[in-house]
Amino acid sequence: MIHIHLSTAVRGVARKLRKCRSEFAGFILRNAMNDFMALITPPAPPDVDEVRRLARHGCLDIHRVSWLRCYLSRDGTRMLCWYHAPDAESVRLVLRHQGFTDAVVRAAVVSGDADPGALAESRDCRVLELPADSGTSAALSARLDDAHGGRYRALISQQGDLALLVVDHDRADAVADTLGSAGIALIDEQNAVEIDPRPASLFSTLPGAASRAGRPSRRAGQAVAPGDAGGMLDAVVIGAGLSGISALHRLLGMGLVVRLYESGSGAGGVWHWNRYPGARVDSEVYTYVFSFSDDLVREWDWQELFAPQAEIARYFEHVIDRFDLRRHMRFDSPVVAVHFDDGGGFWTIETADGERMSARYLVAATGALTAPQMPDYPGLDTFSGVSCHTARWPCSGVALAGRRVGVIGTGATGVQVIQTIAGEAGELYVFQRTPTYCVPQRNRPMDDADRERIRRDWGRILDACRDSWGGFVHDFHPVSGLAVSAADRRAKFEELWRSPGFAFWLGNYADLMMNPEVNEYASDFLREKIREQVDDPDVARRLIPDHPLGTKRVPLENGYYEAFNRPDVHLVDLRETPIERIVPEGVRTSRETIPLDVLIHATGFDAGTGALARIDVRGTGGASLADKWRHGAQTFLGLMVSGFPNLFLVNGPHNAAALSNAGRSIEQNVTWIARCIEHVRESGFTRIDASAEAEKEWTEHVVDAANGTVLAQMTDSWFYGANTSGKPRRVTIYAGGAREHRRHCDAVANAGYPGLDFS
Ligand code: NA7
Repeated sequence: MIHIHLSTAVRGVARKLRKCRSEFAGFILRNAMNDFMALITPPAPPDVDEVRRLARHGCLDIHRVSWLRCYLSRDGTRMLCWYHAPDAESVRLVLRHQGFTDAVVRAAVVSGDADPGALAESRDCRVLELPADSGTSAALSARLDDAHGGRYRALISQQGDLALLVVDHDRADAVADTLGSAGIALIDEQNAVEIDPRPASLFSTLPGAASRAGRPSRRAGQAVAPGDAGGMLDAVVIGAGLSGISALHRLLGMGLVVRLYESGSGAGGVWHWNRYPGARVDSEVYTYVFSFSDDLVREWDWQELFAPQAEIARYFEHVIDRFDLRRHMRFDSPVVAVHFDDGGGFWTIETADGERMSARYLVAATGALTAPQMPDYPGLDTFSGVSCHTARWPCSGVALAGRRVGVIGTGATGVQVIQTIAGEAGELYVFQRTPTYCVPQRNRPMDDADRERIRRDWGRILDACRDSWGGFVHDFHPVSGLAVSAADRRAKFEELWRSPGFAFWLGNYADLMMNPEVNEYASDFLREKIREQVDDPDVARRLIPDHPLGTKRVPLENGYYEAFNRPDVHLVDLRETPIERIVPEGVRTSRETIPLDVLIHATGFDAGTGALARIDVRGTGGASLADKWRHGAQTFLGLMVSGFPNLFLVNGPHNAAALSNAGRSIEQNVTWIARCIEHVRESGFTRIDASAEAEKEWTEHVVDAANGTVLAQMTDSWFYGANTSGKPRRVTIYAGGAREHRRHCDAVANAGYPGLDFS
């Protein structure tokens, strides 16, 4: 009799494959899974928590490996692991990422019960060691199947000169007897612990999570009607950027009575404020903007692939008029305080000019990069020339032609300013603290054919962005950078470097952000490109970063490196000659005083938490949000904060937007918020708050997600709050990516909002 041992997963896939071979054969085939077993000798005995920590490593997802079980010997010296994976190489790559370079990976056969269902508690099992000539895994499995049917599970694999067999503890003696009666003598047997390493889905253990899905409303049949908030607004939105306008449009569409307050004199958020020379978007613009109206896509003719600030600001003005939003907006109205009224269950909003308003819901669309961060050099105010932060660039502009100009900061903003004003300024001094990897933006004009293609493919473009890791038209190449030859890798890097936008970063090998070795190959390629572009080797040396690529958002350049070949552009390396103080005539470094007419601060933002920290936000019991976040942001999904009911954040800290296409993430945030508000209202409740447990779980997950990537190797960036003095060094962004963030958000909504308390 011939036994064919297929795991249930493979059987399922085979069935599906037959059914839909014509349409999706490629997709299904890529997902076919086989069983593998790895024998690992861990450097130190891991415990259950350590095994679960390893299982959260993002490399499993990238290589499409499911780690089903870990069988840990009682003395902790040996681990046998069972995987579903496309091939043994994928398992080896995962083990290499996890630090198990000596692991031996072999195909495995599952005999008996092949269903690796969830195992809540670890349990005892036994590892039987047989001589390698005991028969093939398939033959052993057939023998056991005949004797025991499906009432047991044995995982069998030929590992070197041994055949290893893992059996449930209860069945181990019976299995050993079966083997013995077939003349197969055990060499050894060991007691082990069987662990299911797969982390439970987030929030699944929170009280009431399961029951909430179909929970009857407290006031069934008494859904709260729009505008029925007792003389107050249904919602207030703070901020008129992408986030605020998306939220305003969406909530108005639900029939709510909404008002938006904006501190600036016009719409656009960062596109209103960042008028500095060379400001342009780093996402392909047509994928970055609003998607709520097909008419808008048809009507607006983008002129460039990566549009400049002025064009985007015009677009915003068009949108608010086109959709009649202006009458719901108050410009030049900075919100200074928002207090939650415990008794009434609403927010009171106060603006700088004394206007007070109440609203049931408050949407803080205040932006992640909107609170400008000035450097804290002594003498900053003594400078006698013109000085400004890039995010507060005057509408009237700043005269630069022929003048001596200094730029402090070489992040995405500094790069754009420097490459744009080089040649216009008489002498340009670039004060660089940390060099950064820039990749060519490859911007180009868009023509009618481009626009026609976008309009035709609009649905598919949105789908592609939604399905990608970061919400871009780019997505990671689904191959490990270690699985290819050096020549192939180089060719791929070259192709990506020649492509527009973030192709080199977010279209790179799948493990670029996970595997330091792959990252180093890519980083080294860019270092070489810098050397090629900069004439003076000493200047090139100082422009070359040594941190991993992608640990800061990658600036897209248009002539940045070439600018340093000009005789009138001077690089001042602050690691060699730090700034000592700002003096009336310019900047004094440890070497010299550099006289300047204009000093531009491209020094970034108090990111993530900064904008809200500048408003007096008080939740239940008058608790202050600034106090709560003093030791680091705590959020639920980056969308809510426990103790601050009915407050929603768009693109807040712990959100995916910092690493993603902000436009796509923002619309996902807004959709979730709108759906949540709708759910509360339809249920007849008036208050919703994240529980402390849910908030803790998400906040820990955010830290874990970053630790599974190369981000944790370079924490000197706004991703970790490092650029703002006094801020705790905690990760402020969600490193799991936009797709993963959406998955968690959707899971919460679909499960009836576990982790949220309704009243
Ligand atoms: P970033 O990325 O935070 O860059 C700020 C730059 O300013 C960066 O090079 C900093 O150096 C530098 N900086 C900050 N403070 C100082 C002081 N005190 N002295 C010298 N240099 C300083 O902000 P951007 O505005 O460029 O970009 C923000 C995001 O906007 C970007 O990620 C894109 O998404 C768009 P450091 O690296 O801290 O040594």
